[in-house]
Amino acid sequence: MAVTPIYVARPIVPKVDDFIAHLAPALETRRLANGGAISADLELRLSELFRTRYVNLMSNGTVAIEIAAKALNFRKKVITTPFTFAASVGALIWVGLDPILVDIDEEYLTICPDAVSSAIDQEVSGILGVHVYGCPCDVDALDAISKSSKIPVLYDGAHVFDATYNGRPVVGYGAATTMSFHATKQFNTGEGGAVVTSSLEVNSRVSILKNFGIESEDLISQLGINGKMSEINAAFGLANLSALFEERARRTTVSQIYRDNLSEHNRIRIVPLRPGTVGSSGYFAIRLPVESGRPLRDKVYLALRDLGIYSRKYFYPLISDIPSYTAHMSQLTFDLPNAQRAAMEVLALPLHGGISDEDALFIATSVKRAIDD
Ligand code: T4K
Repeated sequence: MAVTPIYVARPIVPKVDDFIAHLAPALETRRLANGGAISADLELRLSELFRTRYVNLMSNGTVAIEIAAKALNFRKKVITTPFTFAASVGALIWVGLDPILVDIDEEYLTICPDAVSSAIDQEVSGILGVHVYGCPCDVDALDAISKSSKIPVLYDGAHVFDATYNGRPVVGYGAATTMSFHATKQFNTGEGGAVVTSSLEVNSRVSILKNFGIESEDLISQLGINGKMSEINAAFGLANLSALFEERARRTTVSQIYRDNLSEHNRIRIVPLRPGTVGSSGYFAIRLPVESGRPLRDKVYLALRDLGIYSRKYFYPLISDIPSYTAHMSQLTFDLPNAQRAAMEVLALPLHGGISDEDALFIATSVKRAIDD
C-alpha cells in the first residue's frame, strides 16, 4: 500500500513568494484580464521555448481547439481520431463541425495517414491530429497529405509540451497546434491553453475570435467567444516556468525506472515514441492484452487502485462508443480495429515530479504482481 495516494498526475506549483512576485503587476495596475503585460510575457517565454512565432494564450485547451478550428476555416467535415480525450472531438462538435473518425496506427496510436487519405472527400475542410502520450503524429505524412489536398492540419498538442521531433519542437508542426496548460499537464497555469502557429494571419484571427470577435470598439467582425486567459493564470504560469527543468528531470527518471522494470515482461508493451522524438515526458502508457475476452488492463487498474496507486484508462471509452458524441456525427459506422483494441489495452501510469524512485519501483512491481497473480 502506498503511504499516500499516488495519482496519475500532480501539478507543478510555484513557490508562494514567486507567484506573488509575478502577480504583483496585476495587483498594482488592476489589469486582470483581456490581455496585459503578464500574458504578453508568458506568450514570449513560451514562444522562445517552442521556437515558434506566435503563442496565443487561451482559457483552456478545449476552447483552443474550437478557436483554432474556426481560425483555420474548418467547415463541415473534419477528419480526426477517436483515440483521444473527449475534449478533442467534443470541441469540433461544439463549433458545429462533423468529425469523421478514422483509425490509428497500431504501434504509435496516432491518426493513420492512409486512413486520412481514404476519408478525404469534397466536404472535408480540415484534419485534426492528436499527439498522444508525448508521441507525435506522423507529421511528415500528414504534411504531405495537407500539401497535396490543400486541407490544413491542426494538431492537438496537449500531450507534447516539451517533445521535439527531428530536432524541432512538436508544437511547431502543422498549420497550428493547440496546447493545454491544465493542472494535470507538464506545465500548467491552473486552467489554460494556447494556440501556437507561425502564421500571422491565423494568429490574428485567433486573437479576434477569443475576444468575442471584437476587432475594434466599433467593429465586431465575426462571431467570437471568450477564450482569454486571465493575468492571474498567466502569472501562475510564469512562476511555474522555473519548476519545469526539475519536473522534466524527475519524469525522465521515473519513466526510465518503469522502462527498466517493465520492458522485459512478456505481457506488457510500453507504448513507444516515434523514432526521432526526444525529451517527451508527458505521459507513460503501457498496453496489456485482452485475454479470453477479459482486459488484463482492467484487472491491473483495480489492483493498483487497491494499493493507493491511481492509474488511468486514457482513452476509454473510445469516442466512437460514446452515444452522446456520435449522435452529433454524420458517420454511422466505424472501422477502427486499432483504436478499439488500444482503448481496451492502454493504461497510463502515474507520471509526475512527486514520484520518488521507490514509488516508481513500487508501481512497476505492483503492475507485474497484478498481472502474474
Ligand atoms: N486534448 C487532449 C489530448 C487532452 O488530454 C486534453 C485534456 C484536452 C485536449 C483538453 O484540455 P483542457 O481543456 O483540459 O485544458 C484530465 C484533465 O482534466 C484534462 O485536462 C486532461 N486532458 C485529461 C487527460 O486528464 P481527468 O478527468 O482525468 O482529471 P482528474 O480531475 O481526474 O485528474 C487526474 C488526477 O490528477 C487526479 O486523480 C488527481 C490529479 N490532480 C488533478 C487536478 C485537476 C491534481 O493533483 N490536482 C488537480 O488540480 O481529466
